[in-house]
Order: sequence, then C-alpha cells, then structure tokens
Amino acid sequence: MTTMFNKQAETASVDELRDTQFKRLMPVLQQAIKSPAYARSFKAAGLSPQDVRSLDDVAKLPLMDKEDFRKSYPLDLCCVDRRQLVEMHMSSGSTGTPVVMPYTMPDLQQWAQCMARCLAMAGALPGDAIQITPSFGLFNGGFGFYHGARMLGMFVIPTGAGNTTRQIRLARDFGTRVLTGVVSYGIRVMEVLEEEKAALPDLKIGIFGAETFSDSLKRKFIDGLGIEVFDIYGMTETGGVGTLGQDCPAHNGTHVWEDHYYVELLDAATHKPVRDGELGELAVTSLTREALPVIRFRTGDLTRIVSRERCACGRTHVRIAPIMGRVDDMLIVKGVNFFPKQVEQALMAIPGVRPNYQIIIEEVDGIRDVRINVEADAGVTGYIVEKNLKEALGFSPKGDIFAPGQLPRQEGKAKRVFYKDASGLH
Ligand code: DLL
Repeated sequence: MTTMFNKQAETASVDELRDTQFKRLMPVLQQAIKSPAYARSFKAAGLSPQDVRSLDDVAKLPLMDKEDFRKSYPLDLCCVDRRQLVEMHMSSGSTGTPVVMPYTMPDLQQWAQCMARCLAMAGALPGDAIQITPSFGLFNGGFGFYHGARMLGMFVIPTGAGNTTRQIRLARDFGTRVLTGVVSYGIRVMEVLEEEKAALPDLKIGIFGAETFSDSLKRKFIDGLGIEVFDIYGMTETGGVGTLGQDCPAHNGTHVWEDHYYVELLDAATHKPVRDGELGELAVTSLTREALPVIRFRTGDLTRIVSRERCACGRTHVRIAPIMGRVDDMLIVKGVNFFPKQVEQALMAIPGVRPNYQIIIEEVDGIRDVRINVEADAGVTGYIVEKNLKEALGFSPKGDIFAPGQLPRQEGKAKRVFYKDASGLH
C-alpha cells in the first residue's frame, strides 16, 4: 500500500468533505467577482455570492467554458493584482486562441499539494528519482510535476520532451524510479527501449496523462515496461496536471481532489445533471485557487462517476472513470457514433499491434467513410484487425497495416484523427 501525502484530507469522511467544500465556496465566489469578467457574468445572471446557500445552489451559477477564457485574454478573468502573480501557463488548443492560467504563490502551493498527493498515491517516495518528460514552458505538464516532486522531496531529473536516447541514458545512469509524461511520449520511450534493446531496472512507476488512455494501451505499457502505470488528470483551466487527480493502486477510477474541486457531471447538450454512472461532461468549480478560480467550468471532457464510496485504498474522494474523450471528439460514420478511444481499445487488444494508429475521415461522393491505419509486427493480419474493429464499432472500416515506425509521430500530444480532402490530410 502506498503512503498518503495528506492522510487527513485524503481520508476525510464524506460529511467532512462536503463541509469543507461549502466553507470554501463562499470565499471563492467573493474572490471571483473581483475580476471584471466574473463580475459581468454574475451581474448578467442577476446573482450574487450570497444567493448560494448550499452546495446544491452551485447549480444556479452560470456555466463557463474555454470561450470565456479566450474572450478574456490576457488577464480579464484574473482576480488579483498583476503584481501578485508569480507564474503563468497557457494552452492554445486547436483554434490557436490562448487560454491563460495565472498563479499566485498560494496557487503554486495548491498545485504542488495536489501533485504531491498524486505522486505519493502512485508509490513515489521522497528521495526517488523522478524523470519529468513533459515540456517545461507554457504547457503546464513539466512545471506541474516539478512543483509536486519538490513538495514531496524527490530528486528531479527535468529532461523535458524529446531526445529519447538521452532520456534513456539518464534514466539508467541516475536510477529513475518514476517516469512521467504525456501518454504518447511514454509510447515513444517504450519503442526506443525496444529498438536499443535497453532495460531500465530501477524504473517501477509510470505516470502518464494529457491524452485519452485505453485500458488495452495501459496493458501494453505494463507488459512492455514491467512497471505499474497511473493515469493522471488535470488541465490548464483548473490549474494544471494533477489538480483533478489520478487513479490509486486499486486502479478503479480517478480520485478527484474534492477538498479543492467541486465537480458535477452534466448532460453535454442540456447541461442538466446526469445520474451517477451515466456518461456526462465534467464541470469543475475550484475551491482553493486565488488568481483565477473556475466556476462551473465545462471541461469538454466526458466521463462518469465510478463510485462515491470509500475506496479500497482508504481514500474517500469521488472516483470518475478514465476520460472517454472530449465532447467534440465524437465521430459519426455510417450512422455509428464512436470515440477515438474505442478504436484504440480495439486495436491495442490485439497482440503484435503497435500503439501508433491513424483514424482518417474521408468523404467520397458525399458519403463519409473512415480508414484506420495501424502499425503492427509481421504476422498481424488485416483479418484480425478488421474483426476486432467490427466488434467494437459495428461496421468494418477500411485500413492498412504498416510496419513499426512508418506512421508519422508528433511532439507532445499525438494527433490521431485526420480529415482527408483533395489537398491532403489535415
Ligand atoms: O494536458 C495537463 C496534463 C499534463 C495532464 C500532463 C496530464 C499529464 P491541457 O494541455 O490544458 O493540460 O489539456 C487538458 O487534456 O481537458 C483533457 O481533454 C486532456 N487530458 C488531460 N489529462 C487527461 C487524462 C494537460 N489523464 C486536456 N486522460 C483535458 C484523458 C486527459 N485526457
């Protein structure tokens, strides 16, 4: 069993958690309306913080989304004086308009606290070497792991992204026990280890996130690297990687740090609450952030509640399922709705199939079709790939099998879905 970084907070009873959430809610709403953008949105809704008298009243508050961040670039949503800021991160997403998250010193401590809990939950110990492969820069990944590892007292190897051969050398020379990264970079490390016939005997724990992560891909990591693998969740708008939590050694859902975040699951179209167990869009209210707390932020991520009961690990914080995909990731082909993750799950369950694939949507004579290309070892037949995809999707997509290393790779988060037209792939 792993240790807990903050046992009191992580095992608080559900009543205590609700109490903490409610106590933290009013100050955060009062903090929010110090920003011009929040003040406007509360006014437009005819609401003031005093109208929120219970946690259920959160549902009365206006929802916000990425667009609200974009409209308020650079700091219109910021609730503190610019001179109190000590760091910022930014994501640009697919449209290129930036989403900015500013931090005060207490915000950095809050982030580090959430991250240190995640690291300890994965079994990381003070003094362990942690290799941080997400990039250090505007992307929150590198710095987030850094702040948390410092708080836990780990030995940080801040490699950032790229140069996988050097990453492997450093991991071997400095005895990396905990490897962290975006999911597709974990895949890259696994590939290069295999190409170089190298092994990392000290490596025990992999913490990956930032992209959807099917169970069958997780299995490939576990078998390929011989390590325990954890799925870490967070985003720029909530304060970065790890703020929303991670799975524990019971691997039965992501514990959301409920003393820091109040979460709701909403129907993506009507924005009404869905029942526990049903798929919905996660909306987040941050309870302890100062520079830019989010209030009912529609994350765009689809998940469901796995359990509100105390977990086998002793933690009481609600568990959500691994993210299914983003609301706008859903593909519709031949009348069938599916998520890229379902394709990944079907492909990666086939022995010999490699974790690199492309989903290409093409329109031929006005009819939408899909082609699924995947890398695989010699011996994997088109028949078995097609059979698995048909079972998962209900129809047989076209596609080809490529030798390992033949499909293009991207730095950072992988692009899996492409649209094909006369001018090529986009
Ligand atoms: O991707 C934070 C992060 C960095 C998480 C490193 C884990 C590891 P953003 O660039 O703002 O932040 O992207 C956030 O990525 O809304 C999800 O759609 C997706 N995402 C993040 N973690 C996971 C995960 C970072 N564990 C967006 N599973 C989120 C699936 C994830 N999707």
